Amino acid sequence: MEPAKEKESSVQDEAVGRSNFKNCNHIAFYRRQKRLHPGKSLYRALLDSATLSNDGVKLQIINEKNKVPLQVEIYAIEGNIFRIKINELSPLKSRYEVQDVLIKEPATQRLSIAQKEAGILVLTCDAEDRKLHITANPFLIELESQGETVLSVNTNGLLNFEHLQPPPQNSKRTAQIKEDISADSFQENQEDLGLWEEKFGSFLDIKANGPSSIGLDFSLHGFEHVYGIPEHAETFLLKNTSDNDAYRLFNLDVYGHKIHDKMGIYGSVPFLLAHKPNRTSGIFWLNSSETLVEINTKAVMEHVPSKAPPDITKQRVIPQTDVRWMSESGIIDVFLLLGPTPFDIFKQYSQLTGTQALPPLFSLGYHQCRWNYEDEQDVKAVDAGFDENNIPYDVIWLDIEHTEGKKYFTWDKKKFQSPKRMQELLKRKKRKLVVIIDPHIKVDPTYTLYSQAKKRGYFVKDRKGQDFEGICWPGSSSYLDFTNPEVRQWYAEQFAFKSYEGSTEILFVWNDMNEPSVFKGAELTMQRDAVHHGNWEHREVHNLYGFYQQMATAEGLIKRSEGQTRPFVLTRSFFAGSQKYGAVWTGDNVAEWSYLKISIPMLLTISIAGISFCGADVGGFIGDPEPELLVRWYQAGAYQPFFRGHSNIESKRREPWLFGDENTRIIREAIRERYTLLPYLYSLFYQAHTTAEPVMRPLWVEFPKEQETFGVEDEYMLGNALLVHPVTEQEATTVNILLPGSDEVWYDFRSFRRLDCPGTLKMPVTIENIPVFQRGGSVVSLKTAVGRSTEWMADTSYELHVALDSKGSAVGEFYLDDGHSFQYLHKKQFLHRKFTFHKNVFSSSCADEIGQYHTKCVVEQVLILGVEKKPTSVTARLHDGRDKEVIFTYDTKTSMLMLEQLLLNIGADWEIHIK
Ligand code: NBV
Repeated sequence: MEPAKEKESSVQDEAVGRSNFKNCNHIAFYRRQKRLHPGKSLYRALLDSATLSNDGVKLQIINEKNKVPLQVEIYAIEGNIFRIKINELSPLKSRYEVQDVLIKEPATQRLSIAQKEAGILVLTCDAEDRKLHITANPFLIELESQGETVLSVNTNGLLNFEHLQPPPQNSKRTAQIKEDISADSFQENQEDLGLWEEKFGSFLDIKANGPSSIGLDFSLHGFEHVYGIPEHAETFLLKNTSDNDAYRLFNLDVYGHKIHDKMGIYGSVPFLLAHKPNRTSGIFWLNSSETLVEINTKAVMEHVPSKAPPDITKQRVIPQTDVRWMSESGIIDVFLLLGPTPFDIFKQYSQLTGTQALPPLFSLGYHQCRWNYEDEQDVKAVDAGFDENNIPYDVIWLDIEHTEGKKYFTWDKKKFQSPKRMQELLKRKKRKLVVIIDPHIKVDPTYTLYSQAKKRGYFVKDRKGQDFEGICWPGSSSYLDFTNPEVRQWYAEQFAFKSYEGSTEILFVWNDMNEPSVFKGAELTMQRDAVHHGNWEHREVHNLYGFYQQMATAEGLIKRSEGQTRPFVLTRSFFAGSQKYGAVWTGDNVAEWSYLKISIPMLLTISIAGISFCGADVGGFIGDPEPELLVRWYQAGAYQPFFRGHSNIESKRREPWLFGDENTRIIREAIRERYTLLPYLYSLFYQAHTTAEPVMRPLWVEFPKEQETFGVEDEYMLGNALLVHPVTEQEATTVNILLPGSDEVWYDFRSFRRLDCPGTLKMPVTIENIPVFQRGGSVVSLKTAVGRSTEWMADTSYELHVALDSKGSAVGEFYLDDGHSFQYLHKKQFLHRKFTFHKNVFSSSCADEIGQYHTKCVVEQVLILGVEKKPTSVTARLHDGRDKEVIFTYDTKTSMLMLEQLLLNIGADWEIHIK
């Protein structure tokens, strides 16, 4: 082994250890917050201080113990959202408020006072049927929507706000602390409280601002199913937490992260969703410092007032989920989303943080990655391997070894003598290249990027004001301060073709290690007392670091194309709103069955938290998958939003054709299936982009009233039409599948067999493929043939699969544009079509008149599933009024009607009449 590699692997070995990372007990602010137990709140609202404006209401609350007043601001936001902000009324200095995550200042609606009497203030939102009750003592807020109390705030009295204090003299510290923290439980010594300093192993965090944590609890009434708050390698349904076992949101580089652990891994989205049959609601806690979330679902007694006889009130037991949020610093800024439907929640959340960027079409194809493709010859050979084996793929990836000494934006000249020539070859093959660009910059005065950034003061500083230096791949490194807009602009310019030597327009980017990863730092990340632009400590912005790098990278790619081309940027670290900048993946998973299995709940969680473009490394990054696992992983990945095979530097080569003819054939089939499905997938991404519907969605989103779907995490819906059940057990011969909906009809996606009686079925499986079903009532658009990459398939004709529901109807949508530019946005060059099957007429109509896009592409075949009898004739009525006879065959066994040689333009209006 080369010495450099030796160093790398020892770093990796270290990183695997769970002991490198904190558990809740190690976290001082958690211990401090936890000293406050559920009970009567310390806070009382001063209702007389309430002032109402067009915007919202402001009032003061006071801590009865330390008498420090806080300011509460409440806003009714358009679209059934409330926002509550709590900050110190007069802090010693400003507290950090998250920037750049909200896409705009949310539009507020007028609140008016409906009732103000002793100790109670009731506000109503004029525009919508919702109310807000504020009780003064103890301070409590209850939110009501359509007459139902959905959620209450501070029910358990856990509002806990550490106000900023001047650094006390050493001797005075203990006294002051005693004053602020419930005295009866004051047992720990001063160091344990971690107020001005906190130790973790040999690491010391010096807190310039002292203790500044915040905490608040919420009760979700009638809810027992809660989801979201990625990223954890955990179940989809959030579990009850016990002491010292909260869900942690703190972005960390956790190589081979453990499964079923609530520790924080690469990304954080502080957004939690709760669902019950008649309502979905959400809590979005806008804070980018370390955050812990406790969940407690329990049964509570509800008093139901009854009318006769008047003095008797009935009681019933209902579920309730209490959620306690705690963050290390910042302010309380929380959005309460009242739904009521799952799709309303997705919309409401996207109104705040934006929707999924529309990916370039190529990025929905298959990606081939490895740490590392060695050199130009290797790239050429792998690329050729796909053609020789007749496997489509769109993108080949280069990991850190392609650079000169891990200096990003450079090439190892020995291995990649002519990057442009290499990209020319790929371009001729209509394929793309993705290269890795990490955020750490090698400390090397001869490296222009370093010296420029240094000169301009663009690096994060240590607490003494020097450039922060930490160890990462290149050795000693400094870290660009992406929170600074000027740094982002400068960084974006580095992607200009003239600056980034050897780059061409087919090169796209992968941001890794952006938690940020710092090898010798506490928990392998940047120390919290490092200082960013605006003098904010790293602790305030930690979870935003990767978000900002991806933002700057995406902007750079757009800029280099003069605003013409959609970027593709994959990031490992993410935050709320990262969906606007590209894709995320779940990091360093392991080539084991359990990791394939957990990838489904992990991706579902990321998806419902707004980030539709997500995937897990196919095959498992670490280790060597046995062929069966690899095959199963390809089959699953083909039906997930981001589809990339990737492997570690120490893993054996695993290009899809290295496991014998049989496995190659099955993997080929899986990848080809993905390519035929791209029209449907691209249409789903358009929906995610425009209406915030997640591409990959849990069953309950589609079947919100079906309780048996609420805990399902081994299958999911891809859009509203396909139900996918990956096989995640070794040597499986059967799988238990839930086909939900009492009134639904389902069809096997490949055999077209109709399944009339939904419920849980034991289905036989073979290694050939994984179960996929099409839901009755839907239309799925596919390509009739597969090419070497997406670009080769631009003119390929379409095939529509129309699956009839129990009433003999179906609807579906289709979206098409040039697949790479912003013309769909700026010039409305797109096609958005609607397909309807009703009363034996299948028609194509325009779903959005604004869009115009010319295509010669035709619908060649239509398969109609669930047609009860063989028709006597089928005619197509073209948009010019002409009729034409249609060739058809009918299969009695499957009740499938196949219409062939249609040649109907995909963008035109037409009707097919079946008699
Ligand atoms: O850049 C090397 C790897 C990369 O292949 C992987 O996908 C990332 O998650 N990277 C992590 C750093 C090294 C991990 C040991």
